[in-house]
Amino acid sequence: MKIKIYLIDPIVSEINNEIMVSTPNQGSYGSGAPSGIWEPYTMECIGSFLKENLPILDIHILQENIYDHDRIVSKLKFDHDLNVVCVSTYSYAANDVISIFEKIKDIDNEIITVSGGYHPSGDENFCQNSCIDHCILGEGEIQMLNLIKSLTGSEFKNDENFKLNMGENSPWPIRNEKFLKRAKSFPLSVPSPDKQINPAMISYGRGCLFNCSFCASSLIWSDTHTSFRNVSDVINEINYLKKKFGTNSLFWTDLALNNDKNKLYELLYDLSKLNNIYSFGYVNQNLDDETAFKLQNAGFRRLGFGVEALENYRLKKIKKFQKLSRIKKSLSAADRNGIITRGYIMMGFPDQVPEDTYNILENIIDLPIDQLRLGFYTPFVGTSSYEEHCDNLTEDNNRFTADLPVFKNHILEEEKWISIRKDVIKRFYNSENYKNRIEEKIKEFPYLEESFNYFFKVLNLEEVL
Ligand code: B12
Ligand code: SF4
Repeated sequence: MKIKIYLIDPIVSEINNEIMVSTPNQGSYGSGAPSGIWEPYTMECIGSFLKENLPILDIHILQENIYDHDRIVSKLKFDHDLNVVCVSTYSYAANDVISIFEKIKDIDNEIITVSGGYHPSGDENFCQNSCIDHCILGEGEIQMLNLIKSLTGSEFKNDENFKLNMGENSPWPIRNEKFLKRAKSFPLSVPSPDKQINPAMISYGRGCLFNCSFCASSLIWSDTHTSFRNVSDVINEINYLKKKFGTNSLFWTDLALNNDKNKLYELLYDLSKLNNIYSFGYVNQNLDDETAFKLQNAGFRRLGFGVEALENYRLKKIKKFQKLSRIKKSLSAADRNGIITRGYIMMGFPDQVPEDTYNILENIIDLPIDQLRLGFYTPFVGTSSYEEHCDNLTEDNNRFTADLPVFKNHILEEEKWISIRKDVIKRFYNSENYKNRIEEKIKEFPYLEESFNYFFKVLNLEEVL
């Protein structure tokens, strides 16, 4: 039997500064931190696992603008005995996935449609939709393989433990230069976006033990343990990327690299022996000076920090383990060691009014954050925050991007929220604190100068500076 599988990575993008940036339902500078588009990594991981186990499969990976339904459908050629279309489904694209699947079913009702990822894993009702044949919950590789096997005759056992943590056994994702070429770590990174060559995504560990109330990660990964790949396998993969594509920039998908310090040190020891490869990853509030130094020494030039909220009482509610003083120390450790800090902060909690956003400004100005992302508090479906607030949340999935308010009462004041946020971002970057700190940082770490110059050009173009 000839089987064709389409694996579709949905993106929403626009071209900004000649770079494709992700912009679902927002102006490109909405949250203060536009992101470049990366390769369709999720699908490359699933595709390679399927290929390794069932080499006869004809696998096609697409990365398409999810709002362009007709374009996506027109790209699919249903010319095999069995045709399967799979889409990774984020909340903001859930309605679009339904429309696309309906169009596919209109063409041929025998085509198998599969939705996987965050939204189906959190929303049982979504999976009842008649145009979806199968929803895959949680970690996808093994479940998807089971599904394909069942479609070809074997019995389908949807694994009850869908948070399998099979990361340690993953084959390398299928890479494609076409995707790597348009990927960018944007706008503030080392090397600066114009100097990056075929930036790639990579993983070391899967899972996070913290279970924060607003975070959707526990829908996918185990929250009781993290599984790690062999360091030698990771290093071999990086060497392959360097040799085959000239890759000089990596995006680590690990939820927090320092969740297990010993495992991290194992990786950094070998990573620091490689030349000309620079990394971006996420860390938690426990980053100390020693770890920051080792990260820097191994090529980490930018780290993301989930600061989330600036009041301890609020943190206690949504991110129990985190203290503002600890996150400040972590940010400072990275800052002192010449690493660019990207701070994610949430606004628009249900008990706030738009003007409260100005209080955030007073506090963030004291934090050593080089690039600020000010997103709206967004309880994604399936999380405990969602359970708590569902009566007051909009039913419009498209708004769930973290760039728009989602609380019903807040939507009424949307314009005000957005304009105050813009103002806060402007004031942050134009503050004396920020300017002086960055000037000092560049003096101390001259290798950051080019990256900040690029960033300031973008801020100028966006009329932030
Ligand atoms: C990398 C990343 C990005 C990159 C995108 C990379 C790219 N290809 O362009 C950037 C920085 C651009 C980005 C932007 C955004 N992101 Co993002 N991103 C992530 C991140 C950090 C890692 C994703 C990843 O690759 N993980 C590794 C892979 C292997 O895991 P995975 O994707 O979860 O896939 C596994 C399972 O989920 C499942 N699975 C997933 N899809 C499918 C599909 C099928 C068919 C099957 C069988 C299984 C399956 O199987 C996979 C393998 O086991 C996650 C958080 C996290 N650490 O997971 C957020 C996350 C996915 N992003 C999120 C959001 C909201 C966004 C934005 C909307 C934010 C914004 N306002 O800009 C945009 C949208 C971008 C777009 N698509 O246009 C949310 C989604 C929440 C939700 N419920 O919808 C997440 C979960 C973060 C969060 N806030 O909790 N993002
Ligand atoms: S917010 Fe961060 S620390 Fe909390 S559960 Fe999610 S990934 Fe883990």
